[in-house]
Amino acid sequence: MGAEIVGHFQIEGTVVKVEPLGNGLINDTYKVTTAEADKPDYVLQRINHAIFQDVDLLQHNIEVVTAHIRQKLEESGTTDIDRKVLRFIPTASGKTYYFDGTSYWRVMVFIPRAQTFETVNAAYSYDAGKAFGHFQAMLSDLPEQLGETIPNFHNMEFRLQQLHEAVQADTAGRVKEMQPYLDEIERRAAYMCQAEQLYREGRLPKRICHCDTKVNNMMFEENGEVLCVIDLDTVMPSFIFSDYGDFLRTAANTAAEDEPDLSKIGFNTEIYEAFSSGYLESASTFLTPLEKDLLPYAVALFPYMQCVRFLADYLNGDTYYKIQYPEHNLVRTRAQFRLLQCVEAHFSASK
Ligand code: GN1
Ligand code: MG
Repeated sequence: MGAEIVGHFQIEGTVVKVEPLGNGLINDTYKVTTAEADKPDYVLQRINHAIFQDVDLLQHNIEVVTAHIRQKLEESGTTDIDRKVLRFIPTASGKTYYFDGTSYWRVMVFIPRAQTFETVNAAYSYDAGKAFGHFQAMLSDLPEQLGETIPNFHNMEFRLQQLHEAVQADTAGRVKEMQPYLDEIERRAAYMCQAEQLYREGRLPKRICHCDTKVNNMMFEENGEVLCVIDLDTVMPSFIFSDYGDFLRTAANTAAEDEPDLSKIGFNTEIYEAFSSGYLESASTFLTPLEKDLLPYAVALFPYMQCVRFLADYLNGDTYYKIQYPEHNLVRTRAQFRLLQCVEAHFSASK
C-alpha cells in the first residue's frame, strides 16, 4: 500500500520497505527505505484529515516555514542543511501532498542517524531551549502571515469552551466521575486565560510558534547536538508560551505524560532551569518584558491545557487522541493534573 502511494511523489531510488515510525498521537507515520545506498530514505505520513481539515493551508504553511528557515541557514553558511530543516518531496503535479480519494499523504526526506528521545537530561534541555528560541527567532521576520492550521489551537478560553460542551453533551456518561477534576479546572480558569485577556488588551503579541514542542518532536545528532524541529503541522501564530511551556510539560515531567502511577510524576527543576536559560539566550532578542515575566505562568498553563484537552476527549468518548486502552485519556488527564500540582507547588515554594 505505502509503496504505491510513495510512487506519486518524485522520490529517488527503489522502495524496498515501508514500516511504521515514531509514536505521534495524530498522524500515521512510516519509514520508507530505498534499495540504493546513495539515495535517501523517506518518511511517509498520512495526514489526519479529521483534525487538519485544510490540508492545502497546512502544507502551504509548512512550505513557507521550511523555505524561510532553509534560506536563513544558507545565508549563515550552515553546512549539511538537509539535516537541519525538513525537505518535502513534490508530487508529479508539484504539490507537496497527494490525495488518494480517501486520505492525504506527504513525503519528506528521512534524516539518517538522527535520534529522538522521550526524555532528556539538563544538558540536552539547555540545547533544546536554545533551538526552540532560535526557531522562533528565525521565523520572527517571516514576511507572510501564516494561517491557523487548527483554529484556536492553543486558545485556553476555546479549550475550556470545548470542555464545557463535552460536559453538556456527556456523550460517554463520564461526567459524574470526573466532577472533582472539573471543579479543580474551573477554580483556575480565570488565571489560565490571562494570555487571551492580555492579547485583547493589546499587551501581548502573537508570534509564529511551533505549537507542539514535545521532547520527541526534536531531532538530535548522535553526539547530542540539536539538528532540527520536526512535526511542523501546528506552526502558526500563537503566544510564545506555547513552545516554552509545552517542552517543559514533557521534558521536566519526571514521568511520561500518561504515567498511571502518580507518585512517579514530578517537576524536574534542573531541566526547567537549563531549558529556560537556553531559551532566553536565543529568544531574549525579541521577547517583551511581559512575555518574560509570564514564563512561569506558561509552565503551569500547558499541563493545565493538556489536562483540559485529554479530559474533554475522555468525556466525548475518545474521538481525538489515539488511545491504547479504554481508560487512556482518563489516565492522561490525571497525570497532567498531577504535573500541574507539582508545578504549582514549585512556584509557590519559590515565591
Ligand atoms: C498531539 O501528534 P503529537 O503526538 O505530536 C497534539 C498535541 C498534544 C500532544 C499530546 C495536533 O501531538 O497538541 O500536546 O498530542 N497535536 C495535535 O501528547 O493536537
Ligand atoms: Mg510528534
